[in-house]
Amino acid sequence: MALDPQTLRQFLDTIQRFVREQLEPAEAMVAETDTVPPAIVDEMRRLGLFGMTIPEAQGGLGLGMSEEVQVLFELCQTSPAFRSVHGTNNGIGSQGIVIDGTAEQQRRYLPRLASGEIIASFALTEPGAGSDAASLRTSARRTAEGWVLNGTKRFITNAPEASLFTVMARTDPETRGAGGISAFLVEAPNPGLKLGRIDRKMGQRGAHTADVIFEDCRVPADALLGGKEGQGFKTAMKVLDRGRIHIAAVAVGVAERLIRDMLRYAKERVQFGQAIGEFQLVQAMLADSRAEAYAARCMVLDAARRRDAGENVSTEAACCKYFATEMVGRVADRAVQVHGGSGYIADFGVERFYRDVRLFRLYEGTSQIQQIVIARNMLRQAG
Ligand code: COS
Repeated sequence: MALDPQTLRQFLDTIQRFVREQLEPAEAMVAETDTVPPAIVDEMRRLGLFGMTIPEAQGGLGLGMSEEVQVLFELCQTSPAFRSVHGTNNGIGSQGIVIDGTAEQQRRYLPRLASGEIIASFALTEPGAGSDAASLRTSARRTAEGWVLNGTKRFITNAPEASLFTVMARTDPETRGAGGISAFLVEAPNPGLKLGRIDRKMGQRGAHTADVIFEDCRVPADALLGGKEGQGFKTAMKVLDRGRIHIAAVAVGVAERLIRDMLRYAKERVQFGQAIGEFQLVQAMLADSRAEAYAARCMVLDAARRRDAGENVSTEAACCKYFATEMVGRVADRAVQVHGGSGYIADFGVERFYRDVRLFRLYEGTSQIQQIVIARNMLRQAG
């Protein structure tokens, strides 16, 4: 744990103010323009948000998982697109280097990721390899000078902004499945790296994804993450274990926001001569949302504490991601319902959250993949 409780409290208060005063007022504009204003990105840099999870020795805040999730509970009470700006630098884009990178790779990249000078992306998914990540076909061939990568990665978050990609590629074509996969740190621009057009998504405008296409993309020998072949899939899984707790915490933050909006509307809106919050059927929606968000928050805090204590949290991370992201989907649905017809009208913003949160049940492993991870681990542990 990097921060003493008082400093953490101050940091959380600062984040809360940042969200209320700067992010919330910009939500509609970000969705309309599909861009987070540079002034907000600069403020994120100033607050240290790009380097929350990067060790202090490399210029980050060095937050433990327990601290990180508390920050996310606050920081994510707004449009998820804001988190995406620094989300990959704290999560899937940097953690491969933090967990498995060589000392030289950590020295070279982490300080610049922590300051927000560069953006990192994580390139695992392919057109033919989504949930079945181990079937990926992007290849990396060894040459006298280094490696040559070929293949296409899909839905890569922050690809248009990134200048560093952690790319999972098959180095051993003879080994099908996980064992033949290695991870590479690929810098952009590179003449062999091209981007597809920015994807048009259901929601989360302001956060960008695109294809990343490697055509004889040459990288030096020391681009191999950790200097070891055949470890790429395991690195990806370790990164995702952490990422799944992170996304669960994001879901809790957004749920808290929606509950706040729902409650405010239930107190203001008068029908049949009284505020709709006085009606028990509306109260049921408020109560179910509060109970479920509280359950998810407790799960996330517990999984984070266990991870900080060095436990293997593969099962707990999957439980958190599964429960919290499904939970926020239900909360968003109720938020629309409590707002009635206004919930369907863009001006109120609730329908935007409804679309935004749908992604949480898909990326970093669908709900069905989380179920598989949980059940497999249960069966394995039972012998
Ligand atoms: N931590 C460390 N190692 C792990 C691990 C984890 N959490 N999970 C699996 N591994 C290791 C296994 O131990 C195994 O190693 P050995 O071959 O040495 O035994 C290797 O990785 C392969 O594991 P497994 O056989 O379980 O792989 P599968 O191909 O069956 O895939 C799932 C497992 C389905 C869980 C995996 O493909 C997955 O998570 N898919 C979803 C991918 C995803 O989240 N995509 C989202 C896009 S990224 S934003």
